[in-house]
Amino acid sequence: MQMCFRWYGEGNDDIRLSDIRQIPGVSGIVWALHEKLPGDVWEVEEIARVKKQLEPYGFHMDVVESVNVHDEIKIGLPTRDRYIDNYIQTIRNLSRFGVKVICYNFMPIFDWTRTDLFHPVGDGSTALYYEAAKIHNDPKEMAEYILENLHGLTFPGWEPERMAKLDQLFEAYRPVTKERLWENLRYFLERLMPVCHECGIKMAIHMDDPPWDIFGLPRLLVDETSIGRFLHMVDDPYSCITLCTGSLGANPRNDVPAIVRKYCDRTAFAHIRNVKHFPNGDFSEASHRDQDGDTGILDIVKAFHDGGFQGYVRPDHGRHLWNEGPGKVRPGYGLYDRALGIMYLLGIWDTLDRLEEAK
Ligand code: DNO
Repeated sequence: MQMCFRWYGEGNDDIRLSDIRQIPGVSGIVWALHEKLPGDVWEVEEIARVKKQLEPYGFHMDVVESVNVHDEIKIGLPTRDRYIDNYIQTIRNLSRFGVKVICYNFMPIFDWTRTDLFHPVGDGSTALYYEAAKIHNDPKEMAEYILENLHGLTFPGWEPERMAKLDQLFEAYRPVTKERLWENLRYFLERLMPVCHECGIKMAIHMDDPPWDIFGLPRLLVDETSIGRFLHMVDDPYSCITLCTGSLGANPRNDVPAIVRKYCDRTAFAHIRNVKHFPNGDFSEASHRDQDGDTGILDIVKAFHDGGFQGYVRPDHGRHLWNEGPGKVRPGYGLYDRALGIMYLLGIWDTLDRLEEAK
C-alpha cells in the first residue's frame, strides 16, 4: 500500500506541500490540472510545472485524479471520437512523467453529490452530509447550493461552465439509458486500452457516489455485481477500479470488506473513508475510526492487507476540524482529519505487518 494525499495545486489549495510533508508515511501527491475542462488536452509544459512543484518535497506524481471525461463521450455522440483522441494524447503526455494511474468517473452530469457540505457531526466538527429527501427536488437548486459553498474554488465535476448549462445537459442525457451508458463506457475504454498498455498507465474508474440513480440519471458502479460486470466488460489488467469505500458504503447493503476481497487484484487505487447511516436513508461522513461509522474500516484494511495490496491509497474526505469552517476549507478536503485518517490507516497496516512477521 502506497499512501498518498490529494492536493488541488498551487493557488488552488490552502494546504501547502510543506504541510503534507509533515504527515508520516505519505509518498505521493494525488494531483490534477484543475483549470482544465473535460475534453482538453493536458500539455507537457503544464504537467512539467506540477512536477517541478512536487520535486523539492520528494513526492511522486504517479496518480492523477482526475482527467475528466467529456459529456459527449458519456452521451455517446458521434463527435465523441475527437474528445477520445484528446484523452489519448493526455495519456501519452502523462506517461512522459511516469504517471501510473488515472482515476476517472463515468457519472452523468454530477460527480459526488451531497446536500449539506458543513453538517454538524455532534462533536463540534462538521462533515459532508446527504439528506435523501432533498434529492427529489430541483437539481439546479442543489448545484447552486454546492457552487456557493465552494466559495470560488474549482471542484472537478462541478465546473461552473457546465453547471450553467444544466437544462441543456439534462436534455442531452435524456436518451442515455443505463444500458447505453454501459455501452458508451465500453466504447471509450476499448479505444484507450492499446495506448494504456503502451504507456503503462492504468485507467481506474471511481465508484458512483452515492451508489444509486439520482435525479433520474443512471449510475453504473454501485455494488459488487456492477463492478464485476465492469471488469468483465473490458477484461484487461489496465482497466481497473478506484475502490472508494465511502461511495460504496453509502448503501448499507454493500458489504465493502467483501467487495475489497473480491476485487483487490483489479484495484489500482483505493479511497478509504467511513460513513454513518441513518434509518431514513440519510448519511453523514465520519472520522476514519471504525466505530465512528458503519463502513467497516478495520475489516477493509485487513482485506487489502490479506490481498497483498500494492496499489495506491489515500484517505478520502475528512471532517472539518478546529478552524476549518465554511470559506476556510475545501469541503471534505481539510488538512487535519485526513492526516488523522492516515495515521489510523497506517496504524492498522503496520500492526498487520508486524503480526504477519511474527507468524
Ligand atoms: C470526491 C472524489 C471524486 C473523484 C472523482 C474521480 O471527493 O472522490 O470527486 O475525484 O469522481 O473522477
